[in-house]
Amino acid sequence: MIRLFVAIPLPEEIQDRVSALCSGLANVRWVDAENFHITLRFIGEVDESRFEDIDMALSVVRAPAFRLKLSGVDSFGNNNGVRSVWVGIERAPALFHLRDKVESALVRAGVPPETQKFKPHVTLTRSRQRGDARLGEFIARNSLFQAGPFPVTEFTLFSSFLTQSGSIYTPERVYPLEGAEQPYPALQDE
Ligand code: 3AM
Repeated sequence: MIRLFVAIPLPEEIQDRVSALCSGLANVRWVDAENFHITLRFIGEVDESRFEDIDMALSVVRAPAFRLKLSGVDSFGNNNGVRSVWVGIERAPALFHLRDKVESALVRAGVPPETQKFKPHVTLTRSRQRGDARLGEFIARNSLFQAGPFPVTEFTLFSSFLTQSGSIYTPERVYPLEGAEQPYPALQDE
């Protein structure tokens, strides 16, 4: 079996900006900067024999390149504690368009449809324990955080290998978006 997800990795300078946020909370595991990404679709464990079908389906996705801006910080969780802290994405119709194209391609390849609402984000921390009392202050302090805009010219099929010390993400395939060869300022601005 192979664990797969489709995502947009962050350019290095944006990784650095996001990385600068990553301190000041206890009981959390900070995501390594090179692992920062925006998940378009978590696929999960599939038999290796399905990989080619998934790759084929994703390789025919046609969607325009665009620009994204990161904005603000928030968390996922419930009364039992905080699951993750993340950086948000500014309003981005082209990102939702790409996500819809990826979703229909995967369903055509036989992947069961996604049932969860798409809430794009870049995860900063994960935690299994109860959160840090300083989380509210951390979120408030970084509420005006912004990074970008940066160009999104491709998306990536990653495999994820779970280990004791965290997940190892490997880019398996990269798919270009349309118009990516245009000069950067000409990309659709979101
Ligand atoms: O880092 P983010 O939050 O974008 O949380 C996991 C991570 O997303 C998510 O897939 C991305 C790559 O691992 N993920 C892991 N297990 C999941 C599941 N069972 C999941 N998303 C939905 N359902």
